[in-house]
Amino acid sequence: MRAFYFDNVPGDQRLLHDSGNPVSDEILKSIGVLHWHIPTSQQNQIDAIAEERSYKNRDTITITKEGLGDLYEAKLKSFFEEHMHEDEEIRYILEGSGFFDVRDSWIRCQLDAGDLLVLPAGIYHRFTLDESNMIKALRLFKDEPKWTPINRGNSTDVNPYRVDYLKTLAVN
Ligand code: KMT
Ligand code: NI
Repeated sequence: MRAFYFDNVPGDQRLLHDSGNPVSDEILKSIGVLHWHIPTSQQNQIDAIAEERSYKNRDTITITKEGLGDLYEAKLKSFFEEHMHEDEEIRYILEGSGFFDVRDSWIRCQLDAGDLLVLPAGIYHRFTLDESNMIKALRLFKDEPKWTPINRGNSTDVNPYRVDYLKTLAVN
């Protein structure tokens, strides 16, 4: 995985938008974002991390025009709306690639097969496919799947999970 500051240049969200300023693992860690690279031939390591971090459930998601049919454009639009979840967002990329953008100032995380990304509950983020237009990912969950996006807004800013997340930043 590679992370860099988003260039904020308007235009196609699928393009790289690399400002040329890389983002270090220390910075990612300071905002609660973790990542690993585990070759897809060694998926037993995913089981070990899942065990260690109490990820009890999983499913796979494939985002392609063929797979999603009529829902494709609407799904892509909703993934790219700035949102948060009341649980960690854990994604292990099986095939394809895409970008997860995380706040505060947009940091773009570029993910390929074998990348495992963990976003903390309460962090604002968004997702887009890149120009390859295909991603297949394993979604892991601590408990019942709780992946409903809660779009950014005044009521989200005071969501208890958001408030708890902001508290973790304050101690860094
Ligand atoms: C989310 O909630 O941001 C997503 O699930 C993005 C798509 S997973 C490749
Ligand atoms: Ni999300």
